[in-house]
Amino acid sequence: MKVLLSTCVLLGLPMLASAASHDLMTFVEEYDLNHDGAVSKEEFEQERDRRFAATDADHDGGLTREEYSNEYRARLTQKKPDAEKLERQMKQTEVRFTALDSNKDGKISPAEFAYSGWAMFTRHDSTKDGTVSVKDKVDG
Ligand SMILES: [Ca+2]
Ligand SMILES: [Ca+2]
Ligand SMILES: [Ca+2]
Repeated sequence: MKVLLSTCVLLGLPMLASAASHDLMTFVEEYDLNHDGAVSKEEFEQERDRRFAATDADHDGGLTREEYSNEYRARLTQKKPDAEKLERQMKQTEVRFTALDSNKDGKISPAEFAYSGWAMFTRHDSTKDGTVSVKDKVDG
């Protein structure tokens, strides 16, 4: 473990494997609406739709940078992070907005939002069975 850790530090890599599994558990927590331990495509789509609607504060069908970061900040603040962590995550949110807005018109459209959502779903679904659960945990 010590060797692995220092190798990662040397290469400047984060602990990829454990980060991925933490990610997966957070994903399941957030999207498993019926609490059966797995996220189906239907659950995911329903929660994504809800989240898009909740984020689109002025209901014009697009998410501006402000709407996107306001929603995220509100969600983060519930977890009471320290100021430094909050700031770091808000910076990541900025970066994510830019990545999501693929046609660079300053708004995330429903299609852009859905595209990034399904990319995330597919990335987590390592067993390719159309659901995401602990079974998709690749690092044991
Ligand atoms: Ca479920
Ligand atoms: Ca809007
Ligand atoms: Ca756009």
